[in-house]
Amino acid sequence: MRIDEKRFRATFEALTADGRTPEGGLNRPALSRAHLAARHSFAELIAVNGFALRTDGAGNLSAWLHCADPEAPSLVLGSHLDSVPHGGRFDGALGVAAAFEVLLSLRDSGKRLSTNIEVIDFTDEEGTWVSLLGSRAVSGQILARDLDKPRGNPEGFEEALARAGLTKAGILGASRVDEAFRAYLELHIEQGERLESSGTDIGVVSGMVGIFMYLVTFRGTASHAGTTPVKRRRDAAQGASAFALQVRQIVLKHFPDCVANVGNMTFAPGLYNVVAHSATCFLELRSSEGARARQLETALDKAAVYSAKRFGLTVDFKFLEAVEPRKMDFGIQHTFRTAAESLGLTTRTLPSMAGHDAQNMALLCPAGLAFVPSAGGYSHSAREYTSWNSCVNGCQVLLETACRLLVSS
Ligand code: HGY
Ligand code: MN
Ligand code: MN
Repeated sequence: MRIDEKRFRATFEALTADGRTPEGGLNRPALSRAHLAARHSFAELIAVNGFALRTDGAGNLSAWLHCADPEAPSLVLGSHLDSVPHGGRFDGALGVAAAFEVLLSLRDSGKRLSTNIEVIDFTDEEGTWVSLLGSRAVSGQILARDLDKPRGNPEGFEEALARAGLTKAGILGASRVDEAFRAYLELHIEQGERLESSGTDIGVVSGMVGIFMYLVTFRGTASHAGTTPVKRRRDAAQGASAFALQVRQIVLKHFPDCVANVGNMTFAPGLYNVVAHSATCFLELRSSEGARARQLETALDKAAVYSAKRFGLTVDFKFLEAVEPRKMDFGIQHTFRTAAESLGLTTRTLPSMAGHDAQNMALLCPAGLAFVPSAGGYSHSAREYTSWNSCVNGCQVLLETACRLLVSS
């Protein structure tokens, strides 16, 4: 069975039109107007093509092709239409467009299905509010407290929920843990350069890292930036900056298998002529092993206390949220691999340093993720690019893998 390349391209263009930036990327953080416009475009595509449309309490948007047996399990394919602020066109949107092309191709084939097929766009994969929100809700992992302090901006979250017509209760009620699923498949760009540098067509993902997020706040004393002798200052900016440099040193020296990032640092009151009384850092660390992540967390907590002491400050090292590491199903990995090889494509198996919805769907059913190469490894920026030939390869592998799973169900 072959995809319809022209139709696949048209779907990809339709799903990446809303929120385009002048640099050619996408700026549509979850539940923003541009993101909701993209969802509306997807809903139109679903309706125009005659599929059943469903949204759940978390705002996840699905197209359905039902088989004759309403009790049958579902084969779910999908990804996400939200982006990071000023992100790229391919992260997430490629996966939703490819999944939709698989749905169309299966329907066109007239194959008698004994499994429902669902194509899903998950809410807030990027964690504008709560990391992997939609797939965590579906897999029953969202607790009320996760919705209390969404990325430290509860007011913004309330506004976004209202804009999208969602409620916290709806999100908490979106669990589908009692439903029957055949499997979950996702196509995604690699967002790194391993496939490109090794000249490999398809990446078969063995598992995803865990992602652990913290708010680290240094507190000192506001004072006059002119009259306070430098030696006498309790300058929170110094403590936070020294900490950020230590994070890099500790990972490079003692945790080369992990990564960590201080992605934001805000000083208060944030004025030229006032020594900062507080400095807040957004800290994130990633590891494929939960135990290693905890060891790194302890090391960075100690480093924060050390930097605080050095500048006469106090420090609060606050855990925010975590997405646990997850292995992908071996059977699905094998099916992705054999499907790609049957199409004459080269494959390699590799771990993902990025989080993905598949790591939550893996709690509900056998889940797998396939990568296509990212040019130069760039992602989360307008430089993100994957050749159309690679996109077509990925979509064809997704269809071939789905067909093999349907035959074996
Ligand atoms: O941050 C990530 O790993 C993914 O792009 N959401
Ligand atoms: Mn993504
Ligand atoms: Mn992303």
